[in-house]
Amino acid sequence: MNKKKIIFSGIQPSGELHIGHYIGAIEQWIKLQNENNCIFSIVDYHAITVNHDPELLKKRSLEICKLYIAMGIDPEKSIIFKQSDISAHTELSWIFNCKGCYMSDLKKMTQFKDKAGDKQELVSVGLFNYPVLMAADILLYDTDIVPVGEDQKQHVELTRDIAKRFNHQFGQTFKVPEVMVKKEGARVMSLSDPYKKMSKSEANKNSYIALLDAPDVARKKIKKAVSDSGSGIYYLPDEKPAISNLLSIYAFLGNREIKRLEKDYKDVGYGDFKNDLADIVIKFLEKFQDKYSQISDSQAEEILEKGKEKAKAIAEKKLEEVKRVIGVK
Ligand code: AQP
Repeated sequence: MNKKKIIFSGIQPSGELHIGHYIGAIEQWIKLQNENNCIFSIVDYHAITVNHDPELLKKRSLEICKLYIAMGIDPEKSIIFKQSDISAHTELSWIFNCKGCYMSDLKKMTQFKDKAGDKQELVSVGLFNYPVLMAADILLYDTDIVPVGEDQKQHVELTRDIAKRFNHQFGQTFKVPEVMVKKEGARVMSLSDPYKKMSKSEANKNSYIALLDAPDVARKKIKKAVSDSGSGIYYLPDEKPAISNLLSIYAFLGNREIKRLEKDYKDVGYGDFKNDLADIVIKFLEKFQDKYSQISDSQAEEILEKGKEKAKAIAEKKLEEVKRVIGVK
């Protein structure tokens, strides 16, 4: 009999969740929970690496919990918890800051370079060593598989290196997890700039379709989405990055082959294509928005409380083991 795998992943409450989070991450989480032991976190300590509003952070954390459930994560099958509720995460991250991770590793991280831009000397130390906390999140649970979007692959690879280095120095302590990135939809691009990833911390809200956008808002954003020059609905990411991105979203949410869509829209203009895409996106949003509105904050808080107890038991046991092997216990 196949032993169930341990799956760990999370999302930071740093803005509104968007269709990229569903397509790149949550969709596979929902499938994975049926055959595996899944742990899904709301990684709020990652969200304070940049400027944040305390009230909004609290609100967004509950919002994510409710979205997980409305979209199909079942709290009876999967553990859902908030990272800051379990201090073992930050404790282990300190240990990895000292053992297993080097400055040179973190300097290579493309997300840090993108986010810090030309202000690398002025951003918080937390933004720089965010991947170390992420390694602690994952390794505390003896994770086998980490399902993430393309942009997080490099961080999971660093997590693997940290686990291997720690094991090499102190003996077998951590399982070395595998990264799982989807073939389709691992990188949904911005609606306002198809060369950039769709991102929740982007100031221009027209660049993403939020999972909680009202239907008319979603339609307007799709109408406003940049198109490529010329005409024709073809999947040619180098020549037609904007239309290719819209085609990928259509194919994924509408459950259609891109080749088929190219045929169906052969002589159709951008405007009509976008109108049909808006119908598909709205249909997708309506599937879970109703359920979302029926989940109260107190229900979400109760789920997080139960998740905390389950996750804490696993995390604290692992941390005790680590403390023993490094000689502080
Ligand atoms: N555009 C995307 N396409 C596919 N997958 C994506 N993910 C995020 N954006 C896309 C995946 O969603 C999971 C949670 O991501 P996160 O919130 O922890 O951080 P992120 O990757 O940095 O996402 P954002 O939206 O860009 O957030 P901000 O702007 O706060 O940094 C991950 O598995 C991620 O790959």
